[in-house]
Amino acid sequence: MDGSFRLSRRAAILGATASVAACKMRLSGLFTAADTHVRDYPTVQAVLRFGELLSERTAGRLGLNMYAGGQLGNERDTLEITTFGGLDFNRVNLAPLNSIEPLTTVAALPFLFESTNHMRTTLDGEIGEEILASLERHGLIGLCFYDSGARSFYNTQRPIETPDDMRGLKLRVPGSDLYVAMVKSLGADATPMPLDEVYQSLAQGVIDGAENNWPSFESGRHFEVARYYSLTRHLLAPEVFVMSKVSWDKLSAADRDIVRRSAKDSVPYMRKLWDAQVARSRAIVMQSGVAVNEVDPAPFTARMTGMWDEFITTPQQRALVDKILAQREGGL
Ligand code: GTR
Repeated sequence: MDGSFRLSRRAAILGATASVAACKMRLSGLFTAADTHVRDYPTVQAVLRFGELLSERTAGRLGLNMYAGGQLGNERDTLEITTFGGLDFNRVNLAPLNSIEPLTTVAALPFLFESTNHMRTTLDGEIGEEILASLERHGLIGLCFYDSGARSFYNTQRPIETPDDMRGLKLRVPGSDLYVAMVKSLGADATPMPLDEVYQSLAQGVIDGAENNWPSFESGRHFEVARYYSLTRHLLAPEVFVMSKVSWDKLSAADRDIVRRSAKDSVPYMRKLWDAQVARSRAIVMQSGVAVNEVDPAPFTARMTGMWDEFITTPQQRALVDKILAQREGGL
């Protein structure tokens, strides 16, 4: 994948539709936002909360219209649309930004964060701000990070207990070279694919499995076909909420401040919803009889941290990684 946004035909068509919608909305003070997840998913609910705060704090002058459930395309396409102003806001995972901005790769490294708490405190502070600010040169204003829990492998064939069990499996990954390398380091085959194609591909045997958190495994109904979920918890990479720089540049300083504050204020709300959603999704999956197994992370950690150096190539990335490691409770 190249390191810049080059508009695909599909994104161009979706973008034109979104732009028309966005123009109409803006006339009435309503911004547009996109999310790949369905409406009751915590990321969508958090952005809707952000919209309410925006509305409250501008006495109804500004507000938000949400296109949830991937209505406007997959994350990469909608990100492209957002960079040229066809959409005002977008909530995506860090993965589709990895090939665009090297600093986003830092927070997406496998086994970097030792706990949710470590991830939250890191991203709530200076390090998080530095990563968010790096998006501006790509036409995006990074507003805040949301939780994304821990990603683990699931598949249709067998429980994964050691990396050897991964050999020969064809696993879907998001469109990020980092994810491809991660899966290859474990001896499996990586197939980059948008999220909305995963269910069908699993059902048809095009892929054997994928990796994701409890809520995505459940909400996408992937658990109905992939009956083994092995808790490697290899990634605690966060979600990110961004605004188009084109739209941002049109705001007054006072409105920019309201946008930034409202986004930050939606974070604790999201985290609360997230923790509840993880418990709910976990219960649904367990009840359906999926074989869930705990995994000794040591051999996975050894292989997956071995590939960090391939992706941590600049002094700025290295400095961030060192700072994040220094904040681990157990030290390095
Ligand atoms: C989910 C994330 C989505 C998307 C998805 C994926 O956990 O919330 O934004 O990135 O993973 O794997 O494509």
